[in-house]
Amino acid sequence: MTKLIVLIVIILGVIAVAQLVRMYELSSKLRNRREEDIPNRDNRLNATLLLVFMFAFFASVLYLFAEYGYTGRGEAASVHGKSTDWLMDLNMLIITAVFFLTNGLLFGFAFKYVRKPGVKAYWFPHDNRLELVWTVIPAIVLAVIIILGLKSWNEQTDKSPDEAIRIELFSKQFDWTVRMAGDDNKLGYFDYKLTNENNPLALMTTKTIQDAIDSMENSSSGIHALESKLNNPKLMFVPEDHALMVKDLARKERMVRMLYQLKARHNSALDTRVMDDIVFNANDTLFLCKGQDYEFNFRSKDVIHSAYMPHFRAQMNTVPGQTTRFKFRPTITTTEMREKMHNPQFNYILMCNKICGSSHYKMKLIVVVLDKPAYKKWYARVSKLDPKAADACKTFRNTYAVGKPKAAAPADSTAVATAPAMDSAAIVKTL
Ligand SMILES: [Cu+2]
Repeated sequence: MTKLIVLIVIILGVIAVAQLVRMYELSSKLRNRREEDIPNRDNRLNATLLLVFMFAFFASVLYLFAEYGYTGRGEAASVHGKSTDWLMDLNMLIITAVFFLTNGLLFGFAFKYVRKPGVKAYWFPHDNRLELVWTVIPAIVLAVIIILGLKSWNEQTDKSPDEAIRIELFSKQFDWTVRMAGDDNKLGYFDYKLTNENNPLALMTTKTIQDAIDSMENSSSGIHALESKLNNPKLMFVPEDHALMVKDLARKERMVRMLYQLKARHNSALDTRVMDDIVFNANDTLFLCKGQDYEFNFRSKDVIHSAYMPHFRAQMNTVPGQTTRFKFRPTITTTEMREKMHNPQFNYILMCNKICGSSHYKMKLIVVVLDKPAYKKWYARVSKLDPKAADACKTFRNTYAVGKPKAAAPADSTAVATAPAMDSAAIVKTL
């Protein structure tokens, strides 16, 4: 009913406007004036209104800049974040200058060159110098922006120094898992074919390869079970089910062949690379050390995710089937940042920046930057924990709960806001 009334009002409104225009035309005719003859008074009014609009427009833009800063980013907490910010500032400076210039000309000229009776417009169809100016200047500006951008991109994705700590971030719907390279500072190898419940990161050791072969052959839905079902003369299947089972068997046989190849090629001396890696719980805190170089590797199990750390100005897509990477060095500890921001609740954060599914918003990780002594204490503690735990590597099951929300619901959308206050001293105490 309401919709119908709204519709009727809109239709009546359109008719009314059409009638008004018609009346205006008729009255012009009565006064013996042609339709396109606009009274001078109207022209001047419009010119003035355009100028008024320009000033209101500029004032509102300046107000928003002053009120919110022009990007709302806050201070960059990494070395390359500073250079990214410098680039951003340069871009904004150019954009702002061009914005005021072009809009000033647009509205200023509309005011200045308002139609005046008896003045004929100057015929100005082409000017080579002008064309040159507005082609060459933007080309130079763009080239400068692109060259500077490429320069900082190359710096950020350049080879890491040897002493950079290697960290892998493994993403899947819908969490992040942190794997640190451990004492040898080398990340162990992995292969997607080794993925199973006990080895969610598909890490490669002699044992995990053998486990994968065993489960492919001997599990309840494994090759042997399938074969004995299909070969059992006492069992009858609907043709569709039979076809599905044959297909499944073929897939598993292909898989196990590849696993045997993997086994044949595997060098057991590389097992230790995996064994000393430190794997944290999914969605557990990422601890970093101030002033330390990091080499980040990213993997995805399912779809494209993106690791976004806004305070470090760092972002990289995580792509299934391929390892992506970047490096960075944090420069401000969590404690220092809290003081700078006057916010004792502040935490650095890593979040997924690709819409990757229904619970995309849950994909976040709290990042804590410690100073060197606190980091050393923390690392000494985690690297010694439970050295022979689990199958593949040191795995920590809730051995600490620093930086996690105390509420029962772990990584909901309010996790950041409700994360308990902490400083490096408190973290070391809880460890
Ligand atoms: Cu995601």
